[in-house]
Amino acid sequence: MNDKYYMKKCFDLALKAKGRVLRNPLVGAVLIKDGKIISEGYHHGYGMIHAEVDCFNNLKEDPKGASLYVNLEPCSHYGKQGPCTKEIIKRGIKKVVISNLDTNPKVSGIKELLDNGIDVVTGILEDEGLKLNEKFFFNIKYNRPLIALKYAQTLDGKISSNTGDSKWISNKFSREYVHKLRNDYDAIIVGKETILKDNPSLNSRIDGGIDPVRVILDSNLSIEKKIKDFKIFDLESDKKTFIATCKYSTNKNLNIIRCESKNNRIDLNDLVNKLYAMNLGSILVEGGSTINYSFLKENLVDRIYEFISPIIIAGDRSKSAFSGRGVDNIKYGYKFEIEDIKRFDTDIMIGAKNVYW
Ligand code: AOF
Ligand code: ZN
Repeated sequence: MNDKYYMKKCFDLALKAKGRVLRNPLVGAVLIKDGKIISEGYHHGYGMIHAEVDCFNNLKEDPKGASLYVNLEPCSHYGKQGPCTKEIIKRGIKKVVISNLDTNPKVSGIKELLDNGIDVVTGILEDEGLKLNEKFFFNIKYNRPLIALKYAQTLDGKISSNTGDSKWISNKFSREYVHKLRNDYDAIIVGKETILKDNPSLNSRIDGGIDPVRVILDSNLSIEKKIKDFKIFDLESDKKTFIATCKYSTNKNLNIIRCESKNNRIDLNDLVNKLYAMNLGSILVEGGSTINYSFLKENLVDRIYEFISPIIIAGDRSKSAFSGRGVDNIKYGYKFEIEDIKRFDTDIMIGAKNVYW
């Protein structure tokens, strides 16, 4: 078996913790001795033991002289966990094979391994590794969560009719895929209007799905008195529902994120920073055209999932995905590149990423 085979194994192990690592990376590790896998491990979740240590804990034989495969450069700092490099050195590992360097400035594990006479190979399946941990690398680079917008529109680019009706534009296969997306993001943001209008649960209703933290934008806290009316405040979920608001509240039954205000609305940069401080590394925004435009204007749209359904509803008053004044010239448009095109029966989904990252 070659390096790529074992690195792929690390990716598979790492993915077992998908949805659980928050701002941390997905990391898997395998130990190879005499051409055999003698142990496997992975980073189980935010704040929990690292993949390398998990791999050592699962050992049934002495790993002296073994090669360690791990998709991320082993850490060398004291964080919530101790440095993996110390453990690697202590166990007498001969060679460490890595996919990606850790861009966390606190980490310089390779140097420490080399200084201790351990062979190091890097860059195995590097692009796949970068993709696997794109949220982690984004978080480190921009010091904020990765933010994606999701919406469904008609063939003529409308997200609701002239009466505000939007149920349903996309088909059930597209909507099933949204549950998968909710599983992939740490938090979901919606506007108060969505709660009032649709009474959604905003959980991930797929097998083994992990719910996102739910955040409702409500600058005036007008939902405060009505929480009994909405499912989202009475969910069986291990994640909380928060209200982001500019108002103070003494209501102990509410989870409030108090935000600065900007133009009488929630300052989205402040909110996003607060969510990041709660270790949430990725956010899915399921808003309407006003919220979508607010994020766009603040340069807080890193990715878009656009579902397109082949119907035309027309109408000057039917909304499109982004409101606001818009740009005067096409050349001033916000630029994205297409990452992904999926077909869901009669619908398609376009995945696009902002060109700046
Ligand atoms: C590894 N193996 O499995 C992971 C690493 O607070 P801590 O101690 O958990 O440290 C988190 C940082 O450690 C994280 O930002 C990243 O740089 C690295 N994660 N490193 O050697 C692992 N999860
Ligand atoms: Zn570590």
